[in-house]
Amino acid sequence: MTARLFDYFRSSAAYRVRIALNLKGISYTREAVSLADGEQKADAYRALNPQGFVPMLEIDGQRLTQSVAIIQYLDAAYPLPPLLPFEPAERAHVQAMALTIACDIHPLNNLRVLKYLTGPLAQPPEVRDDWYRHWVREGLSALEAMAASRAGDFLFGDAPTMADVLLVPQMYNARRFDVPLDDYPTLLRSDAAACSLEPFAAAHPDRVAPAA
Ligand SMILES: N[C@@H](CCC(=O)N[C@@H](CS)C(=O)NCC(=O)O)C(=O)O
Repeated sequence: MTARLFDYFRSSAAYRVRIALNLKGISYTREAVSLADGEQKADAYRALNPQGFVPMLEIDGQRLTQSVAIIQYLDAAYPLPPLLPFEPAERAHVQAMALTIACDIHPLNNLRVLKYLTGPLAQPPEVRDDWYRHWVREGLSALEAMAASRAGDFLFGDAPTMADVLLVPQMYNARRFDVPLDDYPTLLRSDAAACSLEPFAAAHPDRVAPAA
């Protein structure tokens, strides 16, 4: 059975899963869920995913949600190439970098949080953008320090790991919001190395965007 990804081209959480599927060489079809049109909130979609978020992946007779859990499933069920080191301390280090993005940056700057700031909390766009940049810079500064000592071409060593799978969409997002990135040489190097690989490049929002 071909895997089926419920996806929005600009969603960074979905972008992570596209990269992981490509790295594992798993073929999949995409089911577009337009966040711009609010399709993630439709009853039909919520019946499948009660959180009303993308991504959601149907694979091996399972319906999986939460991008980190999906990537960990893929790494367990399709071990090659590994996205996490085998040695426990190295594995914890890579997971810590990935979770810095997934738990400490992304939840503060995703669409629904930004909409809540400008909607119910009546904040102007400048405050929203300041909020976005503040939390992204704080998170990326920590990640730069975490990565620096054990990075190679990638965030950990010389092959991409789950940390790079999460880094690339976060850097894409930061650029969309004009966050200055010069203070993060390790992150920039890892991002460039990853983006030069076809599994990462093929997952880029511009490559999967709906036809205009
Ligand atoms: N922790 C979740 C976050 C998923 C998430 O926030 N997805 C966003 C797109 S990046 C979404 O579906 N937003 C829809 C909404 O906020 O209404 C994951 O990693 O899968």
